Amino acid sequence: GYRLWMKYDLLQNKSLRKAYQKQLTKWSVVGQSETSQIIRDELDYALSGLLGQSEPAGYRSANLVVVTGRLATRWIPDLGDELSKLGDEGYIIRQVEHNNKSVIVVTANTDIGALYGTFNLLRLVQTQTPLDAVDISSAPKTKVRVLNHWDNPDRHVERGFAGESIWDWHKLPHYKYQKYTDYARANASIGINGTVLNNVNADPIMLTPAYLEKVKALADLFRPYGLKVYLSIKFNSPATLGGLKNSDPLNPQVAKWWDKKIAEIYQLIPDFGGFLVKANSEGQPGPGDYGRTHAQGANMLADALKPHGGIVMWRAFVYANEKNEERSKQAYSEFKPLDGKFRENVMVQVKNGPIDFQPREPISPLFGATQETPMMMEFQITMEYLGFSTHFVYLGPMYEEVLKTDTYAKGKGSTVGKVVAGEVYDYPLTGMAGVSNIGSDRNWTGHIILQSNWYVFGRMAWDYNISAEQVAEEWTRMTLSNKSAVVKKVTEMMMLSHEATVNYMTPLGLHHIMGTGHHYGPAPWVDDLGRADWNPVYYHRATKGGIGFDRSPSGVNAVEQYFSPLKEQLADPKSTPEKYLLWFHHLPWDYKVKSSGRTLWDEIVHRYYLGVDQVAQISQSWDSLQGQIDPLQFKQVQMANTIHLKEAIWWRNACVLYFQTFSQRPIPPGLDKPQ
Ligand code: GCW
Repeated sequence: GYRLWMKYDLLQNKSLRKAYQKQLTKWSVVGQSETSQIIRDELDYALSGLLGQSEPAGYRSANLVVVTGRLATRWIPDLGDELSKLGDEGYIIRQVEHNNKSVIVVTANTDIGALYGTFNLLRLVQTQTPLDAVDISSAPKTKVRVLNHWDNPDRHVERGFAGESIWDWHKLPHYKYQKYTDYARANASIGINGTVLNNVNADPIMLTPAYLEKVKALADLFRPYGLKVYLSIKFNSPATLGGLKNSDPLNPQVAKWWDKKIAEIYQLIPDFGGFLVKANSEGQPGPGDYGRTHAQGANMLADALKPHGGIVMWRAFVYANEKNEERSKQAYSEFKPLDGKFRENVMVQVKNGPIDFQPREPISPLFGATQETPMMMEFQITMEYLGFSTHFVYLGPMYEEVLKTDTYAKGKGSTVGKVVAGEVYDYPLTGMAGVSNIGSDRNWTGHIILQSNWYVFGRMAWDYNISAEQVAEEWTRMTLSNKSAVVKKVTEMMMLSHEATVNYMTPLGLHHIMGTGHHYGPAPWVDDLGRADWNPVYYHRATKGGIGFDRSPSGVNAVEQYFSPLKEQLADPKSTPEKYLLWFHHLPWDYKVKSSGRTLWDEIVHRYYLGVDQVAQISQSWDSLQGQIDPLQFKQVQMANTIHLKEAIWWRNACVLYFQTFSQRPIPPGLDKPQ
């Protein structure tokens, strides 16, 4: 699993291989930069593997040419301003006739664009897509596409399930593992252009000179792959690190401290990306400690970063039990009034849902709510609430569901994807972050299938329109097999897996009923935590009368934060999509569920059982692949599936039996067999 989706084994389809050999074997990369050299190395490595042939050639005799800027007009005379429209990162891949022979040209405005184009070309070969008359232009829809590592300096990864952090701070800056390079390659191959190296629960040590040297070593390594380095900072660093009296953003000494610190960083890393900040959230310090707003805190940092071209990604994941407002409403209440108050180099980074990274949540109402402040998407790639690294869960369908949800911010069609990409409001900055699932496990993510979540995040950050199914298929072809029967089966399993998980964990809009602290396994019964808003019982609200959280106007009225007609739709259980039913409504056990005609109790039980059946189906389907994919990959996933199935049953039984103590109703006939 180490090679991820960049597995360049010999293509088995002989006729296609022959065609590719003719089209690609003789290649030329025009340019002298480090990135050009990286493109050469990648092409050579990939083509020797995939085609068994690779021959660097002069640009006159080459069949494949990678070239940047105006030079491309030698092959594409009518290029016009086509390229300039694609920006710094976009590219064109085109088959042309040149001097009476067919040439495939990969071109871009920059070397990084050419690198992205090269990886796209290789993807076409890996997925066995014919290249005759190939003509692709592509440019990213969001500007900042970053991984967020929740990695601590001691190499513990918060919510990480793939071993310790890949960053070996002890050995940096001198010892640079090959895996750092492979990490950069993997990111570049899917268009990720930034990485926040450390946890949002930040350790101030990262800003000390010794650590900045280490950060610089990584930044130097990543630069030619187009990967910028960012850091999470602790807001009270001026006091804890600098010895100042406080870290009040309006204290001129504090602003000065940040100015100096930031200048020191840019001295070492001239293209440093900027800061990610978790402030006044879950015990982290922030501007609120001094009676200042999030905007005042963010702007102080933004002003210091601005002259160097840096940005601030300020998280909206804020909630406090002391507030007299229900948790799902707090981020909106805090940030909506600040719209327009942030500097141009600030984005507010908000999780996809209003609570946390639950298996399924409705969208955060902040998407579309701010005309002037860019909302940056934060997806979780790691599997905190989703079974860690033993459950087979492809997150593509979940990302797609979120990105395609209509906010109605500016009428119909104002989807979350468009809001984030700055197509609803013309944001000066746009971005998507994914909380990384990478660790030092040999297969990077602790489970082969979970590599696909890193992959799909990158693909959707580049283009929010791409379908989860298309990505599943392409990932499978690149990682597991090109045999159509295998591709079909694995794609089906992947596409089913997220819904299956929602079914056996939190069907019909249930949420936050997981084990306390570790967030593994079911614990809907917990009611004795120090904070009410951490207790599962606070969220499911099961009683003898019914179940669910009334967030409609008759309850806490969270629906008021959405635009019409979404708010009206969600206000009424009859028009609320069933997947969010108990998120927004508290309903009696005998409430009739529209799609099935069952009572609510029967439907809940049915979904829990369905989830387990779906996991069993995935597991059986996987078993049928024996002999058709790499035996080690096969075995790893098979072993994880055994755990997965057991735990799906654990979730189902625990939740059904617990909720039954309230409903006092039998398990519907047909489902009451022990398993
Ligand atoms: O989901 C919760 C996690 C915390 C995490 C926090 C956050 C990094 O349980 O571990 O802290 O969210 O996103 O800040």
